[in-house]
Amino acid sequence: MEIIDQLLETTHKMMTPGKGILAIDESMGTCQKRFDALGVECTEEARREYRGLLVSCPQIEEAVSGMILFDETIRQSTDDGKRFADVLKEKGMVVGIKVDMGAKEMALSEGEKVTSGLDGLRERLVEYKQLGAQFAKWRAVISIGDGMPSDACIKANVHALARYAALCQEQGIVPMVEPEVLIDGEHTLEECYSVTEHVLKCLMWELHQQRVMLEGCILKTSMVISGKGCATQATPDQVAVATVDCLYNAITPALGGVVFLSGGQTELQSTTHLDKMNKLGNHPWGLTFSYGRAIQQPCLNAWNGKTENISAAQAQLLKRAQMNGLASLGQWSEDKEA
Ligand code: 5MM
Repeated sequence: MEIIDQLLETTHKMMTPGKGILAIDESMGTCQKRFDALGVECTEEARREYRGLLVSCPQIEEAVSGMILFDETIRQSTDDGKRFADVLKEKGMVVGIKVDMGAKEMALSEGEKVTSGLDGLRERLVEYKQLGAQFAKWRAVISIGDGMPSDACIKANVHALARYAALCQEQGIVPMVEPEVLIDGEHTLEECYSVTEHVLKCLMWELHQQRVMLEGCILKTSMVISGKGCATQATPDQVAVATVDCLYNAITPALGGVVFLSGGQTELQSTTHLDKMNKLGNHPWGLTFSYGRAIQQPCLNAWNGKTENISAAQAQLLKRAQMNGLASLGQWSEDKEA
């Protein structure tokens, strides 16, 4: 199949109406943090059991179109020896892989980070494709605070995002570009709007400069939301209107789709916000979820490192995925949670 057709087909599958993407690509440090919080030892076997229950969760494919795996996870298999990537494909889901090498302290820019991972990326993408990857994710983090974000930080991050996106498309792998404006801080909704708008506009320009085909590229973005420490918290309606308005201002309708990260929102907040955005009307792109914590947390708590809890954990996972699937259609309501 031609590369362009591959990109379009994968993008289309990822944006299947009523479904979203599950992020299970926690790096070692993040995974350690999540397991530590439960007192579960973060061994390779524990990570394999946990990720295994996520990929093989019964019916998950009804609400999830694909999952983002981590380097270790794409090489792991279920108890009966089936590779996780094959489990996903057999259930009709799309296989994703995190390809950035993490956000590192930015030189001469105290408090800011730049994401690394471009060196050797072409070769890594070739290998990931052989392992079954159809899309790839790269996350950049942008902080709001005193003098932040700096132009230098925005430029460095969006340039890297566009370079990685071009390398992905060269291999027929759909890039999922993730510029996350962090929720940490005391900033207002308006400040978050203006930073997010600026970052997205800069990103659009860089994608254009690197000749990225926008129809075969997915944006994974944060919502426009009040900082966690802001004294006045915006209402869900304000978050939904501001986020959609910001997208209309900053990105082109040609983009293959828009998915959101949860970024520290609670399960209910992230579902409510997504639902409200989709109730605002039909948008030029699908707006769906690519949550990590907001879908996984109840499942992780229920599992608690014990094999006998796998079914209970899978029930929690399926429920949050289904709730967010409804929200991606604007068909969720709080009574459905019961
Ligand atoms: C699952 O977490 C992903 C990897 O993060 P680290 O590199 O920090 O380990 C992360 O990129 C994730 O895909 C997004 O941030 C969305 O997850 P949340 O939890 O914000 O919905």
